[in-house]
Amino acid sequence: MWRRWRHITKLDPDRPNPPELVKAVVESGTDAVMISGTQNVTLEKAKALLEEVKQYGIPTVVEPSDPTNVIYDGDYLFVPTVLNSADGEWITGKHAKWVEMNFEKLEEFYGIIDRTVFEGYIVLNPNSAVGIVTKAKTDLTPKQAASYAVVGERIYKLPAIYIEYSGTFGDPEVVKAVKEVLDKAVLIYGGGIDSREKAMEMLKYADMIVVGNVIYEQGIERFLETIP
Ligand code: 1GP
Repeated sequence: MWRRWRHITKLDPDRPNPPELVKAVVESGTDAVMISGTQNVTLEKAKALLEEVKQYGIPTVVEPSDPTNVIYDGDYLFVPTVLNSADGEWITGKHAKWVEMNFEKLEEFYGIIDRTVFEGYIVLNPNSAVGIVTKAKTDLTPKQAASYAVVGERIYKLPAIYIEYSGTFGDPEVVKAVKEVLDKAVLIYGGGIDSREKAMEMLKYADMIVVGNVIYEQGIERFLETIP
């Protein structure tokens, strides 16, 4: 059950993922592997990586960034909506396109929606690719970030809130403030975790952490430190 995970590893199909790297990740003690699509990702690369990871039997999550690159073969489909985007495209626009693409078989599609985990992203690193493309309003106080989290959980009934600092280590005060307002929604934190200290700092407040870049930029040994 995804709600109990503490550590997710995000693999990027656009980076080199040699078999040794994949093996080290699945044997690391991480709870799940997320295959996350950026705009550059070719569907084929993502599918190949997913198939390779699945052979090991670890839970897999597919997190598409666009309705044209959804892969339905993972154990879980996590679909973001960017709560603090200034561009409706990232809040409901892409979702409406996803529905439209499936309009001829809506009943079947509703089944997919029911099995999908919708994540309320709060994007906070203005220099990250996701911050730029989503036109996220990143200059938020802890109280303002927590207010977006309330919108996500209490108004839109999202099962997960994802604080996204992709590429940089975030402000623990923001994560703490968001945790304080959440009731049932799972709090996911991602961004800049490259040591045991940083992992444990965010796990004080977040229910689970997502670790990405460190694998590619600092190697497997540093990545292993982040496993709780
Ligand atoms: C990115 O939140 C994840 O979507 C992880 O961030 O790559 O900085 O670890 P890093």
